[in-house]
Amino acid sequence: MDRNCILIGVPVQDGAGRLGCDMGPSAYRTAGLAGALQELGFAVVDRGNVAPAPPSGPQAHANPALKKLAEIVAWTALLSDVAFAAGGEGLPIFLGGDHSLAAGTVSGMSRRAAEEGRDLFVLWLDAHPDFHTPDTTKSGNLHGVPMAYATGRPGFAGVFPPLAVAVKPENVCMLGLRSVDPAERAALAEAGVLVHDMRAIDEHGIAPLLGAFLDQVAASGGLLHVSLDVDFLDPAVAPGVGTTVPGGATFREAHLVMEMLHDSGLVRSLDLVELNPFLDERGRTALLMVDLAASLMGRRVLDRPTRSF
Ligand code: Z70
Ligand code: MN
Ligand code: MN
Ligand code: MN
Repeated sequence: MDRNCILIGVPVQDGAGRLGCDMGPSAYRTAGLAGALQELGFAVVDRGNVAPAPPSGPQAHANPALKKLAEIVAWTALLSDVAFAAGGEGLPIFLGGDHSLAAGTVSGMSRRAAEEGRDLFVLWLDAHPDFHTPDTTKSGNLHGVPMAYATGRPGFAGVFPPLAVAVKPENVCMLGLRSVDPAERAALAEAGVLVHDMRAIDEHGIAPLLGAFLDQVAASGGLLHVSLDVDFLDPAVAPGVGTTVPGGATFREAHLVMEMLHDSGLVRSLDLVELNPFLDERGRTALLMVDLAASLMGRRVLDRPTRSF
């Protein structure tokens, strides 16, 4: 694992259906992310927040439901470049911001991997697959499209920035799904994305499902990007999110995932997304996300500080 850790705040909220995700980067800083990583021996650079220039006007599209298209296109173009560059300098952690940011971070890291002659693999930890296209989304919230974009699904040409290197759908593993729209279900099956819903986690346990994917990444010599949506977690432990979906990953399952990721040594970049501090309870969701990031970066369970909420 790269010992240089680069924090990049991404206060995008235009992809979500409600306001508040723009406060996410501040909440992670307040919850002590940089200090937690420094305690683990990382050299941490906080680059502050990034933001694109405001678009000159709205971008037209045949789907009238689409919200803030020009804004999310601008974020995607910026973040793809930022991720490509930062991915060559250290281990970037993108502090969201809503999940639309992954259109940029995943496409940028895919280009980074290709630059190194390798494949990008993506572990998508989310209640949702975010596999809509601009044509199929009914809500019009563009945090519902990033993985369809990054894997090169049709429907983005002439709308989003051209993709340099599409992620192979078979290199994507989605874990924790429990809210999938019909158009997404059809597209996931057609693309051949590896999907483990909550039923699969209940039946098999999370460790063998993740372990098999990590073995595949290691065998291919690929780079791994992890995209962690707060709603992967059960809302009982992580209430600070706009879309609470019951039946999510437990505190223990989520920590186990992070510990396995650390032990694999495969992770090259990380998104922390969909935290909505306005909806949080005394910072507990931000603190849990920081604990999870620290576990991914190598904090052992016996070193975890005791916290009371
Ligand atoms: C739904 C849609 C979504 C996150 C909600 C939900 C999308 N599939 N993604 N929360 N993170 O509106 O397209
Ligand atoms: Mn998501
Ligand atoms: Mn989603
Ligand atoms: Mn989600």
